[in-house]
Amino acid sequence: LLVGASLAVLSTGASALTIGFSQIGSESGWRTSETESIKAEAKKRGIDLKFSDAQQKQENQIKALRSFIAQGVDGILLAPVVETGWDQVLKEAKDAKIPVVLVDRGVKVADESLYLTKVASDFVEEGRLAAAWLATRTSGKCRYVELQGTVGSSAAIDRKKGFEDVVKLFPRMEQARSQSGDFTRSGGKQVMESFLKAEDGGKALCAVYAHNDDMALGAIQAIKEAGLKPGKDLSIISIDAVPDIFKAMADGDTNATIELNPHLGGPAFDAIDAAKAGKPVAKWIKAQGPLYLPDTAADEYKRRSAQ
Ligand code: GYE
Repeated sequence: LLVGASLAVLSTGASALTIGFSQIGSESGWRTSETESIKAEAKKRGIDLKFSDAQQKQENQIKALRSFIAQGVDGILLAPVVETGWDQVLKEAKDAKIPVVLVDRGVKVADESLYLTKVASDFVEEGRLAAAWLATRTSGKCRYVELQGTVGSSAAIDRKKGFEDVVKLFPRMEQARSQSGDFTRSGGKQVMESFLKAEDGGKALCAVYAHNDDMALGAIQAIKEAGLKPGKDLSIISIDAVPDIFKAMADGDTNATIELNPHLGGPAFDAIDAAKAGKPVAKWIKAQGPLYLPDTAADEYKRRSAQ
């Protein structure tokens, strides 16, 4: 009987786990792709994924985590909306011996052992790359505006920092304005409208740096409505590489995007499997992506929208 019972357990496979996923919300096209991708990856692996949408609120994420802990899940994926305020709930997960994998954004905690690993890109590097592209395009002379992501998110903090690291090296690059558009299309449009108003219709502006594609898409609309040509009168660079930004780039409305791979479920689940097997796991599993320019935009749009 005992042998039979253990065989039955084995035959369900090592990955037949129950995993909680606390997602931020659905503020951007990128995030929607990430959600779909992680759900699909869980299904492929036979993982019972408990999905919780926090509607952009940290308090909802903390509640979701406590409910996952109470249910005794085998692991937790957390996409943390902001960077701080996680110590207590992560300690509760650790005390319950539930590994937590951060996906796509990071946290600031006093004790890094409170989470297993982070599967995310290097936002500082993305910001640096964006600024290097802009400096090259404008020969180091540019008065730009910045559309920041969600206030307090690691993605916004670090994309700002990386960009400014490089801008500092060019004495004739200057930030005119910077404000959060909350990573949404409507936020990007609204903030860009106010920037254009405050900047005499935008004539003295040279470029827009948006922390994600959705805000850039909103800004493109605002620029058009103000009677200027996005991608020409104002250079635009953003991050994510969602299908719609390739369409805009192919149409000449924007100039560059930095890719962020949304398929983070595979490495996140692998990390939980490794931890369960007692194998070491790196503290940061880096997702990487190149910068795309208009030359390949039409092809990229076709390829990505067909998927
Ligand atoms: O760039 C943005 C999203 O955390 C990396 O969040 C992610 C960012 C992504 O809403 O579109």
